[in-house]
Amino acid sequence: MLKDCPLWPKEFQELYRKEGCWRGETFGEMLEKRANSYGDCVALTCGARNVSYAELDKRVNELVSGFLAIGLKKNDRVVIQLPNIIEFFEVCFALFKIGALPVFALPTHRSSEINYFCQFAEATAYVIADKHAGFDYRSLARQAKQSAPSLKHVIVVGDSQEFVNLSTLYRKPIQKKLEVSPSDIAFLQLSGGSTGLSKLIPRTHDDYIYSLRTSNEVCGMNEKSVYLCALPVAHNFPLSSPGVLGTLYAGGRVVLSPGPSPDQAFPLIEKERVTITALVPPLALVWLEAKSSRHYDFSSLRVMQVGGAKLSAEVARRIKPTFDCLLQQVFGMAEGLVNYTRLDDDEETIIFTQGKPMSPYDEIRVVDDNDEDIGIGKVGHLLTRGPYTIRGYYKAEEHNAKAFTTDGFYRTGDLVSVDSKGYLTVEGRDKDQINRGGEKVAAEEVENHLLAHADIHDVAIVAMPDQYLGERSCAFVIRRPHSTIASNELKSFLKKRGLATFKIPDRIEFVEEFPYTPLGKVSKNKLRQQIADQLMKTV
Ligand code: J2J
Repeated sequence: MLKDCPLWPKEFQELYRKEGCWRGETFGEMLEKRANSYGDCVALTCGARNVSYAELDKRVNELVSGFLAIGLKKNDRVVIQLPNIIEFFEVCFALFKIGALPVFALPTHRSSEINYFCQFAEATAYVIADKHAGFDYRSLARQAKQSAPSLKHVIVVGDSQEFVNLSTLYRKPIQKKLEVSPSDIAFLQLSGGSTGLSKLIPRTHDDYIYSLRTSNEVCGMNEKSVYLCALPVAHNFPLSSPGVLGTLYAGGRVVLSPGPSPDQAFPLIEKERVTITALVPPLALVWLEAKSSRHYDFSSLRVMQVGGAKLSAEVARRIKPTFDCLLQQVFGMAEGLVNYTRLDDDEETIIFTQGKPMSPYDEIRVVDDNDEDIGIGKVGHLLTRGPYTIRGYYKAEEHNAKAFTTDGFYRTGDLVSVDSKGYLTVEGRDKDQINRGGEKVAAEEVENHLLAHADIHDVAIVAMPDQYLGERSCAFVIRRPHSTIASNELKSFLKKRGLATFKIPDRIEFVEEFPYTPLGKVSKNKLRQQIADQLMKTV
């Protein structure tokens, strides 16, 4: 078992097993079982390529052989940064079978994030595509190799240059007993982060497979389901709610779209007879706008899931009439808890709430600033624990003491209210994060980058309202005396430091001083108000 991963106390482990949540399955076994039951059925479609369950399992076994040959072993961490392609699954399942742990980076991450993941996780391998969306990932690999001494292998899908080509690692399967336990950590998922850098989230086979099975029940997934993966596959939402892994668990078919734009996704919905897909709110809006001018057959589509950020009621209301399918709101987190509106919920519940916990074993508390429970309908901090919610981040003892209560509830950082039927409405956030249409930006991480600039005295980053993304980021900056540095210079400074583009502040406001709270902390509330008022005036 990987060290430094706080797990559930024994009595909870026993409870979750006794109640049948954890059934002792691993991802490797799951794939083998599906290959036995649905061998000839298509598991994955990507462009013109269709891969059956039997072929997927065969390719995975070949890759296990290649990975073992280069020395990958149980508990090794492997940073994976791949777009929506079939190799993503072959690599993941091969690592699952070995007991090595994928660390899921996003295609938009750059050297700042990748170097950190490789260093912090002490990764032994990094798997990339050669180029994607005009970006050459091999340049990231060169920097990662310099910065992380643990990194032995860079494995490339496509033109590998000086690195290992993934295609050379599909080797004749060997008979070797691989010891992987259902209670082992299967992979490390990324947190949105609020204090400094992203934390790594250890998820076990047991807990994640339970979340897939429960998601499948709630979302009506079965072997006839066709899931369109339009969002980047490594995001927890399209990965697991029920996402690509839930679809494979159900024996359905996953259709991989290279991106989420209507031009890419709409033809696939028609051609592949897609039944369910998942979007973040800004994309739902783009799809709504695009639908009237693009005439594709959407008659197969049963469910459009929207989550990752708050969906406004006005947008929610338009989905069913425009696409002639059900809307499902999804309020989840890579740490665990996932809430869904149910497919048979009444219209108002679907439009106005973010659903209720998917499992009867999810424990929810809504508390005030003193951790006292508050009543129905009141807004408070959401705390949760349950059979698929982590009990602590990887290697983060100090942070865990703050992010979890002593009895194991995760402090989500979300402000919610709960109604009498147990449905949650997200009312705000008390974590220092900007939710840019589903992409999470930890204010402190970007602030630290800016503070490294010699011309900057102090900085505070807050969310500002945005019609399209819901929120964008605004950096309030105090320059050092006599500095005349401009916004675009600071933005290119951040880019040069290798920060993912979505984290670069959308707006920079130069100020002489910050407002303070009575306790002497920078008042981000006042700064948020200030920029919101300013934007109102310019409308
Ligand atoms: C408001 N805020 C939301 C929603 C997430 C399914 C769906 C989403 C995620 C995800 C996920 C929201 N309305 N509908 O992992 O499995 C904000 C909250 C939450 C944070 C988690 C899944 N849905 N959020 O978005 O780990 O603030 O997971 O705590 O990326 O996104 O972000 P993340």
